[in-house]
Amino acid sequence: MRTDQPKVIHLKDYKAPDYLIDETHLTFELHEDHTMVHTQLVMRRNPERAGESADVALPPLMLDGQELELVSLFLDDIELTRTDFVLDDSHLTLQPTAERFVVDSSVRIHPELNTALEGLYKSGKMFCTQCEAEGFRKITYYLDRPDVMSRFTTTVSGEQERYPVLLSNGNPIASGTDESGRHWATWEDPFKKPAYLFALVAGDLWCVEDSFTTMSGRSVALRIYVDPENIDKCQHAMDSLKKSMKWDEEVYGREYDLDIFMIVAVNDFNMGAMENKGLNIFNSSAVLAKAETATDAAHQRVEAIVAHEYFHNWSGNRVTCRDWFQLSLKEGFTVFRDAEFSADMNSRTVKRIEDVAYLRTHQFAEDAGPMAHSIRPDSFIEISNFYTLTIYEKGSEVLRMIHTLVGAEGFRRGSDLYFDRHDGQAVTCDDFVKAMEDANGVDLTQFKRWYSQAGTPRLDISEQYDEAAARYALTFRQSCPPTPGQAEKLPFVIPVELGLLGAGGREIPLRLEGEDSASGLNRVLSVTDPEQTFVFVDVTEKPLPSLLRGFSAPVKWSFPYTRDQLMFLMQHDTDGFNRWDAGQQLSVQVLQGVIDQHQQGAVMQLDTRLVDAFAHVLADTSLDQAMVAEMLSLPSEAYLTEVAQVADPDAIHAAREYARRFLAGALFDVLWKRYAENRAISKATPYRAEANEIARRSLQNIALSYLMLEGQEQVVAACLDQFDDSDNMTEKLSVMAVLVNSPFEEARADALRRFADTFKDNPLVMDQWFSVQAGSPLPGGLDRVKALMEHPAFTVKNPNKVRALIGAFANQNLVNFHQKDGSGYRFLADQVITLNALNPQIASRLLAPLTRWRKYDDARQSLMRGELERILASGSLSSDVYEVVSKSLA
Ligand code: B3K
Ligand code: ZN
Repeated sequence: MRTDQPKVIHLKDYKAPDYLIDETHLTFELHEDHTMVHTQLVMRRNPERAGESADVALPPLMLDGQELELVSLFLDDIELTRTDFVLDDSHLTLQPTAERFVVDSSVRIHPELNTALEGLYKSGKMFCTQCEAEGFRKITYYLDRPDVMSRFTTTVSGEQERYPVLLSNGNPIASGTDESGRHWATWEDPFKKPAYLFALVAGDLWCVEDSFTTMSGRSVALRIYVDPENIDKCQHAMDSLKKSMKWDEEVYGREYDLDIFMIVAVNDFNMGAMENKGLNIFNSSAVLAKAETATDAAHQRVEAIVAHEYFHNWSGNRVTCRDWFQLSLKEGFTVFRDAEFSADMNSRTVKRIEDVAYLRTHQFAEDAGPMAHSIRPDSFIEISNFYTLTIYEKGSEVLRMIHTLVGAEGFRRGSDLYFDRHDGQAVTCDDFVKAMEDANGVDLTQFKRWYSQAGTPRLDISEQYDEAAARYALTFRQSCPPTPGQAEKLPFVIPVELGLLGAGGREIPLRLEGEDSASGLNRVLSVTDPEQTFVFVDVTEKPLPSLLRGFSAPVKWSFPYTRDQLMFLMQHDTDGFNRWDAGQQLSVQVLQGVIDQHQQGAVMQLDTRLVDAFAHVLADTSLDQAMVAEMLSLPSEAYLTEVAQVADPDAIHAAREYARRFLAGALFDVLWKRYAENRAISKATPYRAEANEIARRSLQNIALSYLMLEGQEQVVAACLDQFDDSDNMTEKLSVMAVLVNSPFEEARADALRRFADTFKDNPLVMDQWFSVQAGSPLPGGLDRVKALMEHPAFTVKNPNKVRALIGAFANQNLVNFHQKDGSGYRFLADQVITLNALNPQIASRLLAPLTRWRKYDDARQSLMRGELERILASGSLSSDVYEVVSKSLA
């Protein structure tokens, strides 16, 4: 917990370190009531900095360290006494006397009491670590910054019986047994790395083993370690790992570099997973998956996260970040890499739809809120608060734009140059962009504003058609709203991929004024000015433009489409993503009309063109079933909130539910047909987590969710049959989700009870059980959540449980969370205050919905602000919570 005033750290203050650590030798003695950490640092003055202070004395050495009990300290074998060094809450400062020296320290720490899950801690009976970003300083005194890269040797000693498995980074080089039941193992990592990539695991674990032969013919041992009861749930992660290794060789030419690659699954983990060198530590929810216990979405999430962490071995570990302002260098790049991997393994269009829907709903909201920051922020108080959708997802979009501008081959040339040039270094986003420029002979100076400017740009597009001259002009106007600390923005480079559709959907060859001939039916324009017009010639009929295909830039764009034109694009666009997007735009327009009606107390009426559009989608057998499922999904309440001027959660919910019911009634027969045929196949074939099967189940289950709104007996019966007679969690859980939202109280209670009986010992499945209930919009949501917090399977100490119950309630159950009496806000603030003391990172993340207060009416605004003020006044706040609350109230 913070005792001093929180300090703001600025990128402009970056200085290279005064000292370097060539070697780090660690010894851990694990005990039940404490752990001893002995550290030997082989250090020298940083030649890069030495020149600056030329002949002056050596600067003091300031090591980071928090919550450590210093037991002994030696400088070059001479023990230092209390007058030889200065110790405070966060540093140990001593005075070196030579250019090269060795520091030996011993500290006592208490992983058994660590509830923040940062540093060394216990998850169940197992010891594990999480060091990124600044957790290593809770393990030992160190230069805990990513530009200090060192060679690590680690010895772990513990009781043989309790901790038969002892792991750390790199390769195992020695092991043995000690006195009375203890044993030890030594690991050596030949690659120098920053401390944030350090890892240690000790426990009674079983492992699944496999191997991979790399492109140069080396055999790598692959191991996934889990609690014994989970040994049957590792195969999907192992398959995903092998696919990732192969993909990175094929697409990026990157080979794995150690003899062994390990994944360990732990139950208590603050995020998804961590890319520690050679020893990835995963939230068990991101590893374990089998048909009976994990949904299709969970299988796909495991595949993506395994790939993401594996890809970090190059984008993050071999080439790392100079400082934490450069976080997107590794995260944006690695998200882009994992997104392309998932697109190659599954349906590319569907993956793009999911990612864009997520970005537009959640990252756009972050960009419009008090914590808005660019993908390379200028300052922060607590770096843990900057593992954001902006750094990750928008960072990935920025790389995707570079990919679009230089092309796939150009991008590969750039990444090759980047990896070759900077292997073993800690570098900046500028270094990355420079490699892309140098490899392709392009100038990305203006493009780089995406790295420094926050906020979501707007792009308003209009058309002018001159039939007589066969000229068609598109005018683009860009702007970007102010964000905290950035009132004015300079124009961005916005790649606009587009096509022009003629009658019947025919694509018109694209020739810009001044060009000799047409080139292609689809092309990318670069919009660089505040206002810019592009004129196409030889356009003999008035076209309909298909704009920002594949969401070619992370902007809010508009074009004055009529509803009929959107329906036309839904059916005829050759770009699958834009077919979906046209449907979303149509749905938003129609739903906003119904929201207005509800607010004015008028009778709600749906524009039946939406019904026609959905009917077309359902009738189009050429469409991938996953696409049909996506196109049948109305924009979420969260997205409707994002696009509203002033969000009215009650009206949004009422309008969307009204539309769903209307669609269900009008399309009942065809929905039933698509449901029944797919359900029959599910019933007759064993579960497989493959793209076309996943697609089939998506359609089956979205159809079911519509059908249940009609409440006919045949549907309820089908629903219960699917619940009882299914070999997989996807089918079971979708029944649970529709039942908890349905009026059939008895069936609901029965299904909930039977589900909990069956899965009470599986914490990940129970998370799903909590989540579907937390998300139910039926009245009384808060009381249900409070009651569930008393359930024996719930604990506020486990981040997955907090996310499944409290997080799902505040983020997905908007109509209950935003109750006008402020009870939802009060509840969330109470949880944040409790968690602030236990786990600041989770507390600070949980806060996000309250920070969005500007989106709501005056009454809600003041209630939400009131809760933020209450948190601020609640006592000793962690820097994590302090930063988010204080910026939200500013
Ligand atoms: N690099 C880690 C995130 C660490 C978060 C620390 N608060 C996981 C990932 O992005 O792969
Ligand atoms: Zn990452």
